[in-house]
Amino acid sequence: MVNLTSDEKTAVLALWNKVDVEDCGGEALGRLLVVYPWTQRFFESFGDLSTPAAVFANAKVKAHGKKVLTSFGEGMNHLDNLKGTFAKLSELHCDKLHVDPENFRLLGNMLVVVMARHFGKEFDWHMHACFQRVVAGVANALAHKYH
Ligand code: HEG
Repeated sequence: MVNLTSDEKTAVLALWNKVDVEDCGGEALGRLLVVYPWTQRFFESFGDLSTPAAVFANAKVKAHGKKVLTSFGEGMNHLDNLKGTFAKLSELHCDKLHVDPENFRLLGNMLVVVMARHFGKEFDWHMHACFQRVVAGVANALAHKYH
């Protein structure tokens, strides 16, 4: 559940529909790997992540960022049932991938930064507040099945 009015949901979805998931996904995941370098431990098979330039040029980072944001976008269409939407992925990240759920929050923060950079003034304080709630809701849902 995300606490947004129906007008806010409409506005958030309208902005989301302008997001290029490959572009923004690669940038958000890339920023996560650069700003919080310990997150690189989950992506040892991705090859060279040794410098910011290497991270942002890495095709596997781009491809995985696109996958993550595409999945995030599904959540955007189910803002009233995020826990159900992300239940299977929560189990996968817990049981198989062993990703500490704090990382979902860190990635959410990076996504907010990327949205601000891409949309500039269109991403105003109200949109920012709404979007913060969305990324927090997704992070909660992804952490929900952890045990
Ligand atoms: Mg995760 C795989 C979604 C954050 C690490 N992630 C996946 C997959 C999806 C996904 C859809 C593919 C699942 C499959 O193969 O069936 N991830 C997803 C979302 C979010 C997220 C929606 C947050 C919004 N993931 C996330 C974070 C980390 C992480 C923060 C680690 C810092 N994900 C991770 C790893 C894999 C996936 C290591 C497996 C990658 C692979 O081996 O291909």
